Amino acid sequence: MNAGLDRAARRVLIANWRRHATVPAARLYPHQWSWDSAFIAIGLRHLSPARAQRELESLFGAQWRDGRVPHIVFDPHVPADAYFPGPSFWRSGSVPQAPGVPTSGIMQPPAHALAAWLTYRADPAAARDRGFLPRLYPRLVAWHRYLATRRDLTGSGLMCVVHPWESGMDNSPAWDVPLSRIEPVPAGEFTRRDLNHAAAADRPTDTDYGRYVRLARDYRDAGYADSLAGHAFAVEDPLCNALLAAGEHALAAMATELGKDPDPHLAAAARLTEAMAATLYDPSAGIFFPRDAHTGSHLRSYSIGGLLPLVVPGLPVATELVKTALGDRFRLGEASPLPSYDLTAADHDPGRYWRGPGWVNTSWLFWHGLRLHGEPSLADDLRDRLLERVRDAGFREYFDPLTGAGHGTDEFSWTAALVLDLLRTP
Ligand code: 9WN
Repeated sequence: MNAGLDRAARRVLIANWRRHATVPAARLYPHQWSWDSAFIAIGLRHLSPARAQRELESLFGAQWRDGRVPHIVFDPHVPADAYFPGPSFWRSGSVPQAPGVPTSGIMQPPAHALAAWLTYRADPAAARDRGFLPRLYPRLVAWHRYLATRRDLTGSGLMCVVHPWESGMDNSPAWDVPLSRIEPVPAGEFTRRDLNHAAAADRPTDTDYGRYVRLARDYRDAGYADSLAGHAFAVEDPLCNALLAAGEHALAAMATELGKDPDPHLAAAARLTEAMAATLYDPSAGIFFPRDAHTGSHLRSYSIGGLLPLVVPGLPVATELVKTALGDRFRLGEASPLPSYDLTAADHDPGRYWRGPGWVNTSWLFWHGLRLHGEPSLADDLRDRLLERVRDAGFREYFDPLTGAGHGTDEFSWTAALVLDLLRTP
Protein backbone atom coordinates (compact mmCIF):
# COMPACT_ATOMS: atom_id res chain seq x y z
CA MET A 1 0.00 0.00 0.00
CA ASN A 2 2.84 2.36 0.93
CA ALA A 3 4.70 1.42 -2.24
CA GLY A 4 1.80 2.78 -4.31
CA LEU A 5 1.75 6.04 -2.34
CA ASP A 6 5.53 6.35 -2.64
CA ARG A 7 5.31 5.83 -6.40
CA ALA A 8 2.50 8.37 -6.78
CA ALA A 9 4.42 10.95 -4.74
CA ARG A 10 7.48 10.50 -6.94
CA ARG A 11 5.32 10.98 -10.02
CA VAL A 12 4.05 14.35 -8.72
CA LEU A 13 7.58 15.59 -8.07
CA ILE A 14 8.80 14.46 -11.48
CA ALA A 15 5.86 16.16 -13.23
CA ASN A 16 6.40 19.42 -11.33
CA TRP A 17 10.18 19.65 -11.95
CA ARG A 18 11.19 22.49 -14.31
CA ARG A 19 14.85 22.50 -15.44
CA HIS A 20 16.43 23.36 -12.04
CA ALA A 21 13.59 23.59 -9.50
CA THR A 22 10.09 22.36 -8.67
CA VAL A 23 6.90 24.40 -9.05
CA PRO A 24 4.40 24.04 -6.15
CA ALA A 25 1.59 23.18 -8.60
CA ALA A 26 1.61 23.25 -12.40
CA ARG A 27 -1.32 25.62 -12.96
CA LEU A 28 -1.98 27.60 -9.76
CA TYR A 29 1.68 28.25 -8.84
CA PRO A 30 3.82 27.91 -12.01
CA HIS A 31 7.06 29.45 -10.63
CA GLN A 32 9.50 28.64 -7.80
CA TRP A 33 8.29 29.51 -4.28
CA SER A 34 10.69 29.96 -1.41
CA TRP A 35 9.45 27.88 1.51
CA ASP A 36 7.89 25.35 -0.87
CA SER A 37 11.38 24.63 -2.18
CA ALA A 38 12.60 23.99 1.37
CA PHE A 39 9.90 21.35 1.95
CA ILE A 40 10.35 19.94 -1.54
CA ALA A 41 14.09 19.47 -0.90
CA ILE A 42 13.28 17.57 2.30
CA GLY A 43 11.38 15.02 0.17
CA LEU A 44 13.62 15.10 -2.89
CA ARG A 45 16.67 14.18 -0.79
CA HIS A 46 15.28 10.65 -0.62
CA LEU A 47 15.08 10.37 -4.42
CA SER A 48 18.13 12.33 -5.48
CA PRO A 49 20.25 14.24 -2.97
CA ALA A 50 21.84 16.12 -5.89
CA ARG A 51 18.46 17.30 -7.13
CA ALA A 52 17.45 18.37 -3.61
CA GLN A 53 20.67 20.38 -3.43
CA ARG A 54 19.93 22.00 -6.80
CA GLU A 55 16.43 22.92 -5.64
CA LEU A 56 17.92 24.98 -2.81
CA GLU A 57 20.86 26.27 -4.84
CA SER A 58 18.60 27.60 -7.58
CA LEU A 59 16.49 29.46 -5.00
CA PHE A 60 19.58 30.99 -3.40
CA GLY A 61 20.85 31.85 -6.88
CA ALA A 62 18.08 34.48 -6.84
CA GLN A 63 19.05 35.87 -3.43
CA TRP A 64 19.21 39.67 -3.28
CA ARG A 65 22.44 41.44 -2.41
CA ASP A 66 20.92 42.55 0.91
CA GLY A 67 20.52 38.88 1.85
CA ARG A 68 16.78 38.51 1.34
CA VAL A 69 15.51 35.40 -0.38
CA PRO A 70 12.48 36.30 -2.50
CA HIS A 71 9.22 34.46 -2.03
CA ILE A 72 8.89 33.81 -5.78
CA VAL A 73 11.56 33.30 -8.43
CA PHE A 74 9.79 33.78 -11.76
CA ASP A 75 10.33 31.41 -14.65
CA PRO A 76 10.81 33.58 -17.77
CA HIS A 77 9.43 30.71 -19.90
CA VAL A 78 6.00 30.96 -18.25
CA PRO A 79 3.49 33.43 -19.80
CA ALA A 80 3.45 36.78 -17.96
CA ASP A 81 -0.24 36.52 -17.07
CA ALA A 82 -0.06 32.98 -15.62
CA TYR A 83 0.19 34.26 -12.02
CA PHE A 84 -0.73 37.51 -10.36
CA PRO A 85 1.19 39.45 -9.12
CA GLY A 86 3.86 38.66 -11.72
CA PRO A 87 7.24 40.19 -12.61
CA SER A 88 5.75 43.39 -14.04
CA PHE A 89 4.09 44.07 -10.67
CA TRP A 90 7.18 43.51 -8.49
CA ARG A 91 9.64 45.23 -10.91
CA SER A 92 12.68 43.68 -9.25
CA GLY A 93 14.66 44.58 -12.38
CA SER A 94 14.68 48.22 -11.32
CA VAL A 95 15.96 47.51 -7.79
CA PRO A 96 19.77 47.75 -7.49
CA GLN A 97 20.11 45.00 -4.86
CA ALA A 98 17.97 42.48 -6.79
CA PRO A 99 19.44 39.68 -8.94
CA GLY A 100 19.26 39.40 -12.75
CA VAL A 101 16.38 36.92 -12.71
CA PRO A 102 12.92 38.44 -12.01
CA THR A 103 11.66 37.85 -8.47
CA SER A 104 9.12 39.15 -5.99
CA GLY A 105 10.39 41.52 -3.27
CA ILE A 106 8.87 39.95 -0.15
CA MET A 107 10.05 36.77 1.56
CA GLN A 108 8.63 33.60 3.15
CA PRO A 109 9.30 31.64 6.37
CA PRO A 110 12.99 30.69 6.72
CA ALA A 111 12.72 26.90 6.58
CA HIS A 112 15.83 26.71 4.37
CA ALA A 113 18.68 26.11 6.82
CA LEU A 114 16.78 23.19 8.36
CA ALA A 115 16.05 21.83 4.86
CA ALA A 116 19.68 22.31 3.77
CA TRP A 117 20.98 20.42 6.79
CA LEU A 118 18.55 17.52 6.26
CA THR A 119 19.52 17.49 2.57
CA TYR A 120 23.21 17.40 3.44
CA ARG A 121 22.65 14.57 5.93
CA ALA A 122 20.94 12.44 3.25
CA ASP A 123 24.30 11.91 1.52
CA PRO A 124 27.21 13.82 3.09
CA ALA A 125 29.82 12.31 0.75
CA ALA A 126 27.96 13.35 -2.41
CA ALA A 127 27.26 16.78 -0.92
CA ARG A 128 30.97 17.20 -0.17
CA ASP A 129 31.84 16.22 -3.75
CA ARG A 130 29.50 18.91 -5.08
CA GLY A 131 30.73 21.52 -2.58
CA PHE A 132 27.14 21.96 -1.38
CA LEU A 133 27.80 23.35 2.11
CA PRO A 134 30.69 25.66 1.21
CA ARG A 135 28.42 27.17 -1.46
CA LEU A 136 25.18 27.39 0.50
CA TYR A 137 26.31 28.11 4.06
CA PRO A 138 27.46 31.73 3.43
CA ARG A 139 24.21 32.44 1.60
CA LEU A 140 22.15 31.03 4.46
CA VAL A 141 24.15 33.16 6.89
CA ALA A 142 23.43 36.30 4.80
CA TRP A 143 19.73 35.35 4.68
CA HIS A 144 19.52 35.00 8.46
CA ARG A 145 21.46 38.22 8.91
CA TYR A 146 18.92 40.10 6.77
CA LEU A 147 16.07 38.73 8.90
CA ALA A 148 17.79 39.31 12.23
CA THR A 149 18.82 42.89 11.44
CA ARG A 150 16.70 44.54 8.76
CA ARG A 151 13.54 42.73 9.91
CA ASP A 152 13.94 43.32 13.64
CA LEU A 153 11.74 46.39 13.37
CA THR A 154 11.09 46.88 17.10
CA GLY A 155 14.49 46.03 18.59
CA SER A 156 12.93 43.10 20.48
CA GLY A 157 15.36 40.59 18.95
CA LEU A 158 12.52 39.06 16.89
CA MET A 159 11.98 39.34 13.15
CA CYS A 160 8.80 40.78 11.61
CA VAL A 161 6.77 39.77 8.61
CA VAL A 162 5.54 42.80 6.69
CA HIS A 163 2.96 41.13 4.47
CA PRO A 164 0.57 38.22 5.17
CA TRP A 165 2.11 36.38 2.19
CA GLU A 166 5.42 36.46 4.06
CA SER A 167 3.95 34.35 6.86
CA GLY A 168 3.16 31.54 4.39
CA MET A 169 -0.24 31.45 6.10
CA ASP A 170 -1.65 34.25 4.01
CA ASN A 171 -5.25 34.41 5.09
CA SER A 172 -4.88 33.43 8.75
CA PRO A 173 -7.41 35.01 11.16
CA ALA A 174 -4.32 36.05 13.14
CA TRP A 175 -3.79 38.84 10.60
CA ASP A 176 -7.39 40.16 10.62
CA VAL A 177 -6.83 42.99 13.13
CA PRO A 178 -3.68 44.55 11.58
CA LEU A 179 -5.03 43.90 8.09
CA SER A 180 -8.28 45.73 8.84
CA ARG A 181 -6.25 48.97 9.00
CA ILE A 182 -5.18 48.56 5.35
CA GLU A 183 -7.26 50.23 2.63
CA PRO A 184 -7.89 47.57 -0.07
CA VAL A 185 -7.00 48.37 -3.67
CA PRO A 186 -10.36 48.12 -5.50
CA ALA A 187 -10.87 44.71 -7.16
CA GLY A 188 -11.27 46.39 -10.59
CA GLU A 189 -7.65 47.60 -10.51
CA PHE A 190 -6.07 44.13 -10.75
CA THR A 191 -6.89 40.72 -12.21
CA ARG A 192 -6.69 37.69 -9.95
CA ARG A 193 -5.43 34.54 -11.66
CA ASP A 194 -5.84 32.15 -8.72
CA LEU A 195 -9.60 31.88 -9.25
CA ASN A 196 -9.00 30.35 -12.70
CA HIS A 197 -7.55 27.30 -10.96
CA ALA A 198 -9.22 27.01 -7.51
CA ALA A 199 -12.71 27.42 -6.05
CA ALA A 200 -13.47 30.95 -4.79
CA ALA A 201 -14.81 29.53 -1.49
CA ASP A 202 -11.38 27.96 -0.86
CA ARG A 203 -9.42 31.16 -1.54
CA PRO A 204 -9.06 34.61 0.08
CA THR A 205 -11.83 37.15 -0.58
CA ASP A 206 -11.40 40.04 -3.05
CA THR A 207 -11.23 42.51 -0.15
CA ASP A 208 -8.32 40.65 1.45
CA TYR A 209 -6.63 40.34 -1.94
CA GLY A 210 -7.01 44.11 -2.38
CA ARG A 211 -5.21 44.60 0.94
CA TYR A 212 -2.39 42.23 -0.10
CA VAL A 213 -1.96 44.21 -3.31
CA ARG A 214 -1.89 47.53 -1.41
CA LEU A 215 0.85 46.33 0.98
CA ALA A 216 2.97 44.84 -1.80
CA ARG A 217 2.61 47.94 -3.97
CA ASP A 218 3.61 50.27 -1.13
CA TYR A 219 6.68 48.15 -0.30
CA ARG A 220 7.70 48.14 -3.98
CA ASP A 221 7.20 51.90 -4.30
CA ALA A 222 9.42 52.43 -1.23
CA GLY A 223 12.22 50.51 -3.00
CA TYR A 224 11.71 47.51 -0.67
CA ALA A 225 13.16 49.49 2.23
CA ASP A 226 12.54 48.17 5.76
CA SER A 227 11.51 50.33 8.73
CA LEU A 228 8.66 50.16 11.21
CA ALA A 229 7.25 53.49 10.03
CA GLY A 230 7.42 52.33 6.41
CA HIS A 231 5.43 49.13 6.97
CA ALA A 232 1.71 49.54 7.65
CA PHE A 233 1.59 45.81 8.50
CA ALA A 234 4.36 44.48 10.74
CA VAL A 235 3.99 41.42 12.95
CA GLU A 236 6.38 39.31 15.02
CA ASP A 237 5.34 35.87 13.90
CA PRO A 238 6.02 32.75 16.03
CA LEU A 239 6.51 30.41 13.08
CA CYS A 240 9.08 32.57 11.29
CA ASN A 241 11.02 33.23 14.47
CA ALA A 242 10.90 29.54 15.39
CA LEU A 243 12.21 28.51 11.97
CA LEU A 244 14.95 31.11 12.30
CA ALA A 245 15.98 29.66 15.68
CA ALA A 246 15.80 26.07 14.41
CA GLY A 247 17.77 27.27 11.38
CA GLU A 248 20.52 28.68 13.63
CA HIS A 249 20.87 25.22 15.19
CA ALA A 250 21.19 23.81 11.66
CA LEU A 251 23.79 26.48 10.78
CA ALA A 252 25.74 25.54 13.91
CA ALA A 253 25.87 21.92 12.72
CA MET A 254 26.98 23.08 9.25
CA ALA A 255 29.64 25.35 10.75
CA THR A 256 31.07 22.39 12.71
CA GLU A 257 31.09 20.30 9.54
CA LEU A 258 32.98 23.09 7.74
CA GLY A 259 35.54 23.50 10.55
CA LYS A 260 34.08 26.86 11.59
CA ASP A 261 32.93 28.09 14.99
CA PRO A 262 29.33 26.99 15.74
CA ASP A 263 29.00 29.14 18.88
CA PRO A 264 27.71 32.35 17.24
CA HIS A 265 24.83 30.33 15.76
CA LEU A 266 24.06 28.60 19.05
CA ALA A 267 24.09 31.99 20.79
CA ALA A 268 21.72 33.43 18.16
CA ALA A 269 19.38 30.45 18.60
CA ALA A 270 19.40 30.90 22.38
CA ARG A 271 18.64 34.65 22.07
CA LEU A 272 15.75 34.02 19.68
CA THR A 273 14.31 31.25 21.84
CA GLU A 274 14.47 33.46 24.90
CA ALA A 275 12.91 36.45 23.11
CA MET A 276 10.10 34.29 21.72
CA ALA A 277 9.34 32.76 25.11
CA ALA A 278 9.41 36.15 26.83
CA THR A 279 7.46 38.10 24.22
CA LEU A 280 5.17 35.78 22.28
CA TYR A 281 4.34 32.91 24.65
CA ASP A 282 1.15 33.14 26.70
CA PRO A 283 1.37 30.70 29.65
CA SER A 284 -2.35 30.84 30.42
CA ALA A 285 -3.21 29.93 26.81
CA GLY A 286 -0.38 27.40 26.33
CA ILE A 287 0.43 28.79 22.89
CA PHE A 288 2.57 31.46 21.18
CA PHE A 289 0.66 34.44 19.78
CA PRO A 290 1.95 36.77 17.07
CA ARG A 291 2.57 40.37 18.21
CA ASP A 292 1.56 43.48 16.31
CA ALA A 293 4.76 45.54 16.06
CA HIS A 294 2.79 48.81 15.86
CA THR A 295 0.62 48.35 18.96
CA GLY A 296 2.72 45.86 20.96
CA SER A 297 -0.43 43.75 21.47
CA HIS A 298 -0.74 40.00 21.03
CA LEU A 299 -2.94 38.87 18.14
CA ARG A 300 -4.84 36.31 20.20
CA SER A 301 -5.72 33.82 17.53
CA TYR A 302 -5.17 30.10 18.13
CA SER A 303 -3.37 29.30 14.89
CA ILE A 304 -1.13 26.37 14.06
CA GLY A 305 1.82 28.78 13.80
CA GLY A 306 1.56 29.27 17.56
CA LEU A 307 2.36 25.58 18.15
CA LEU A 308 5.23 25.35 15.69
CA PRO A 309 7.97 26.68 17.98
CA LEU A 310 8.02 22.96 18.84
CA VAL A 311 10.61 22.73 16.02
CA VAL A 312 13.13 24.58 18.19
CA PRO A 313 15.58 22.26 19.98
CA GLY A 314 15.51 22.83 23.73
CA LEU A 315 12.30 24.90 23.71
CA PRO A 316 11.37 25.29 27.39
CA VAL A 317 7.58 25.03 26.87
CA ALA A 318 7.39 21.99 24.58
CA THR A 319 5.22 19.99 26.99
CA GLU A 320 2.69 22.81 27.19
CA LEU A 321 2.46 23.07 23.39
CA VAL A 322 1.82 19.33 23.07
CA LYS A 323 -0.92 19.63 25.70
CA THR A 324 -2.59 22.44 23.74
CA ALA A 325 -2.33 20.40 20.54
CA LEU A 326 -4.10 17.50 22.27
CA GLY A 327 -6.95 19.79 23.42
CA ASP A 328 -10.22 20.69 21.67
CA ARG A 329 -8.77 23.45 19.53
CA PHE A 330 -6.38 21.24 17.50
CA ARG A 331 -7.37 17.63 18.40
CA LEU A 332 -3.99 15.99 17.84
CA GLY A 333 -4.66 12.24 17.73
CA GLU A 334 -7.80 12.72 15.65
CA ALA A 335 -7.57 15.71 13.30
CA SER A 336 -5.32 15.36 10.25
CA PRO A 337 -3.65 17.39 8.95
CA LEU A 338 -3.69 19.52 12.10
CA PRO A 339 -6.10 22.44 11.58
CA SER A 340 -4.57 25.77 10.61
CA TYR A 341 -6.94 27.46 13.03
CA ASP A 342 -8.89 26.72 16.24
CA LEU A 343 -11.58 24.05 15.67
CA THR A 344 -13.72 25.60 18.44
CA ALA A 345 -13.71 29.17 17.06
CA ALA A 346 -17.02 30.47 15.72
CA ASP A 347 -15.29 31.63 12.53
CA HIS A 348 -13.38 28.36 11.90
CA ASP A 349 -13.92 27.54 8.21
CA PRO A 350 -12.67 24.04 7.29
CA GLY A 351 -12.38 24.86 3.59
CA ARG A 352 -11.02 28.38 3.32
CA TYR A 353 -7.38 29.27 2.99
CA TRP A 354 -5.57 29.17 6.35
CA ARG A 355 -8.82 29.81 8.26
CA GLY A 356 -9.35 26.20 9.32
CA PRO A 357 -8.13 23.50 6.92
CA GLY A 358 -4.91 21.59 7.49
CA TRP A 359 -1.73 21.62 5.39
CA VAL A 360 0.80 18.81 5.28
CA ASN A 361 3.79 21.14 5.75
CA THR A 362 2.67 22.58 9.09
CA SER A 363 1.76 19.08 10.31
CA TRP A 364 5.14 17.83 9.13
CA LEU A 365 6.81 20.57 11.22
CA PHE A 366 4.77 19.55 14.26
CA TRP A 367 5.67 15.89 13.61
CA HIS A 368 9.34 16.87 13.41
CA GLY A 369 8.94 18.77 16.70
CA LEU A 370 7.26 15.81 18.42
CA ARG A 371 10.21 13.59 17.51
CA LEU A 372 12.64 16.25 18.67
CA HIS A 373 10.96 16.57 22.06
CA GLY A 374 10.67 12.88 22.92
CA GLU A 375 7.11 12.12 21.79
CA PRO A 376 7.66 9.24 19.32
CA SER A 377 4.22 7.62 19.74
CA LEU A 378 2.34 10.86 19.12
CA ALA A 379 4.63 11.49 16.15
CA ASP A 380 4.03 8.03 14.65
CA ASP A 381 0.28 8.38 15.09
CA LEU A 382 0.28 11.79 13.37
CA ARG A 383 2.39 10.38 10.53
CA ASP A 384 -0.01 7.47 10.01
CA ARG A 385 -3.03 9.79 9.95
CA LEU A 386 -1.36 12.12 7.44
CA LEU A 387 -0.51 9.24 5.13
CA GLU A 388 -4.05 7.92 5.37
CA ARG A 389 -5.50 11.31 4.42
CA VAL A 390 -3.33 11.63 1.34
CA ARG A 391 -3.99 8.02 0.35
CA ASP A 392 -7.73 8.78 0.47
CA ALA A 393 -7.90 12.30 -0.97
CA GLY A 394 -4.75 12.59 -3.11
CA PHE A 395 -1.87 15.10 -3.07
CA ARG A 396 -4.14 18.04 -2.37
CA GLU A 397 -2.99 21.46 -1.25
CA TYR A 398 -5.04 21.33 1.98
CA PHE A 399 -7.67 19.21 3.71
CA ASP A 400 -10.67 19.46 6.00
CA PRO A 401 -8.97 18.30 9.23
CA LEU A 402 -11.97 16.26 10.41
CA THR A 403 -13.64 14.89 7.27
CA GLY A 404 -10.44 14.65 5.21
CA ALA A 405 -12.06 16.30 2.15
CA GLY A 406 -9.36 17.72 -0.15
CA HIS A 407 -9.25 21.42 -1.08
CA GLY A 408 -7.29 23.83 -3.23
CA THR A 409 -5.15 22.53 -6.04
CA ASP A 410 -4.12 18.91 -6.71
CA GLU A 411 -0.72 17.30 -7.39
CA PHE A 412 0.74 19.73 -4.87
CA SER A 413 4.50 19.37 -4.57
CA TRP A 414 5.12 19.79 -0.85
CA THR A 415 2.32 17.33 -0.03
CA ALA A 416 4.09 14.76 -2.24
CA ALA A 417 7.58 15.60 -0.96
CA LEU A 418 6.66 15.43 2.71
CA VAL A 419 4.68 12.20 2.19
CA LEU A 420 7.91 10.73 0.81
CA ASP A 421 9.78 11.96 3.86
CA LEU A 422 7.16 10.52 6.23
CA LEU A 423 7.29 7.19 4.39
CA ARG A 424 11.04 6.97 4.26
CA THR A 425 12.21 8.41 7.58
CA PRO A 426 12.94 5.50 9.95
C1 9WN B 1 1.15 33.56 -2.32
C2 9WN B 1 2.79 28.33 -2.99
C3 9WN B 1 2.23 29.28 -1.96
C4 9WN B 1 2.58 28.86 -0.50
C5 9WN B 1 1.85 29.69 0.52
C6 9WN B 1 0.36 29.66 0.22
C7 9WN B 1 0.11 30.16 -1.21
C8 9WN B 1 0.47 32.21 -2.57
C9 9WN B 1 -0.93 32.43 -3.13
O1 9WN B 1 0.81 29.34 -2.12
O2 9WN B 1 0.47 31.52 -1.29
O3 9WN B 1 2.47 33.37 -1.94
O4 9WN B 1 -1.00 32.82 -4.31
O5 9WN B 1 -1.91 32.22 -2.42
O6 9WN B 1 -0.37 30.40 1.15
O7 9WN B 1 2.12 29.20 1.82
O8 9WN B 1 3.96 28.98 -0.32
O9 9WN B 1 2.45 27.01 -2.67
